[in-house]
Formats: sequence, C-alpha cells, structure tokens
Amino acid sequence: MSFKTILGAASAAALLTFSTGAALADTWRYAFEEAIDEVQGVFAQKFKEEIEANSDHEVQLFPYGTLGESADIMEQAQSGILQFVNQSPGFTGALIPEAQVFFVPYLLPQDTGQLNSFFRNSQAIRELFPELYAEQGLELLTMYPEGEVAITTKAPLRSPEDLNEVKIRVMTNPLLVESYRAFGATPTPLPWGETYGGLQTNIIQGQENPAFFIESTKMYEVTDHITFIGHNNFTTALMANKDFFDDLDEGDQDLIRNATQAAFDHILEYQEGLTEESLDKIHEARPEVTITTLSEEERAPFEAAAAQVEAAFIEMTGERGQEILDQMKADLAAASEQ
Ligand code: 6CS
Repeated sequence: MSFKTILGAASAAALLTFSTGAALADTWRYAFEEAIDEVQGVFAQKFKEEIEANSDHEVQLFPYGTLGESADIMEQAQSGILQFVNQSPGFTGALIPEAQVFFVPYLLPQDTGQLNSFFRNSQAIRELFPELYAEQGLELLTMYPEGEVAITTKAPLRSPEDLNEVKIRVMTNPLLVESYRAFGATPTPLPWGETYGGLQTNIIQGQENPAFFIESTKMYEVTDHITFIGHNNFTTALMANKDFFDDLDEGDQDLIRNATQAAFDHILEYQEGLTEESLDKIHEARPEVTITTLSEEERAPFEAAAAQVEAAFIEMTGERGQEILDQMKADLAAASEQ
C-alpha cells in the first residue's frame, strides 16, 4: 500500500467518524407551558442537563410564550416541529378525553407521600395512558404533580353559594368546566395568556392554580382571596413526538427515559416546601390577601359535587374512561397502603 493510499484511507476514516458523530449529535426542541424558573421549567432544565451530560445531543428549551399558547405547542409537537412537549391534561384533555380523569375532584390524595407514590408507580400512567397518547402521535414519557391547586377569587370563598355567578377561569377542558359548574360557579375556559387581563378587567373573577404559579404569575395582584378546598393537585405530562421517538435507536430511547426519570426525581424533591414558601412570598408582597384552607365541614358540599363530575367523566369517555378511572382508583389505593 502506497503512502498516498494509506493517507486516503485514514482521511476517509476520519471523515466517516466525523460525519457519523455529526449525524448523531442532534438538536432536540422541547417546549413547555411555564417560565424557565417555574416547575415545568425546572423539570426541563434537568432533562436538558441529563441529555447533554450523557450524549452529544443538544436540547433547546422553549418556555411559555416563546412559541405560543399550550394549544400551539401541542400542535407543533404533533406535527414534529418540536420533539418534546410538556402539557397539562388541563389542555390535553380536549384532545384525549380520558386524560380529564385528573379533574375528577377529590380523586388525588392531599398527602404528598401518597401522591408521589401514586405518580411513581401508577399502572394507569405506565400502561393505559401511553396507548391513548400514541393515538394522537405522542409518546407519553411521564406524568408528575405540580402542587395542590387553590382557587383565587375577588370575594371570600367558603361555600358553593359564594361562587354563585362568579366567573372562574379554567383551562380548556370540558370536565373542568363540569367541575366548576358542580361547585356552583360559572366556569370560563380560557388560555393562560388571557387570565391576568381578564381578572384585571373583571371579565372573570377567579381562577385556580398551584401556589407557586399564583405567586410567580402575580395572581395575588388581581385576586384577593386564596382558598384551598382540597379538590385537586395540578398534574402535568412530558411527551415526545411518537414518530421521532420510534425512529431513535435503543440507546437514545434509553437516554431519554433515563433523563425523564432523573428530571422526575428532581422535580419531586424541588417541590418539597414550595407551596409554603410561595404562600410566604405572597403574604410578604401583599399582606391583605387572605389564605384559607376550608375545614372538613366547609369542604363537604364541594366533595359532594365530585360524584356528579365523575359521572360526567364516564359519560364523556365510556368504557375506556371507566377502565382508566378503575385503574386510577386501584393505583391510589395501593399508594395509600405504602
Ligand atoms: O393555568 C394554566 O393554564 C397554567 N397553570 C400551570 C400551573 N401551568 C401551565 C398552565 O398553562
């Protein structure tokens, strides 16, 4: 073999190595519904960190607003413009009706240990939901909680009567509308971007969200009373575009699964004490805002409304919804025993 041939073979090999490396080092786009320092953003940062530490891939993060509203980022993920999307069932419920099960009031436990154990081990999340998401072109990677939901209003809230004729902004899913109707309010589904202005102009008089979000988005500036009625914990989900995920080799699929697990563990830990810290910040920023947790007696009429919402869920989703609900209840019973 001549010197020239050896040189030619060596540079071809180098080029092959380089081009293979270049082809493997992809840039993945990941959008979510919150700011970079809010819960979904903290989750996304951890996911990015894990992917980039364990591969040559890069993850580009798109926080709320950079690519539009929740509905927009879902469309972009379904069409493959985005590889990853974090969206709450509050919005996905319009696309996958069974995902609305997370809005049956008083279904999820208030106890954090039980709640986390449910999200870690739920068969419904691991085995039943993925095929429903797959039908919409989505690979469900995980679901995780974002904190107990509180209702913020302009007038004090102690009973369903206090919600009479009160327009409460909800995320755009039919079961959430059903819930607030059952609670005695006038539900008003709106994208997030219209909420602050709607409260400011009194088009709506209340909304619901976890404490960290009430604090970070300054909902306490446009509503005066924060009430915990114990009805729900905010659930969200990370998904990948299914064609993108299916086309990856096993190594990259495992990389994504491992990064998801690391981000999941991180976000549960990150949220320890977050509700209390957020409420303290709200109190400091605006001491006149009331923060109330309803007594068991005061909660009772809201809890009584849950049966009606559960029935509406079954009416909307039929046998598949019933299967999901039954499995969720079995998973929750298992979580309560741990
Ligand atoms: O209420 C909403 O629309 C928003 N709430 C939270 C906690 N995250 C994103 C979502 O868009």
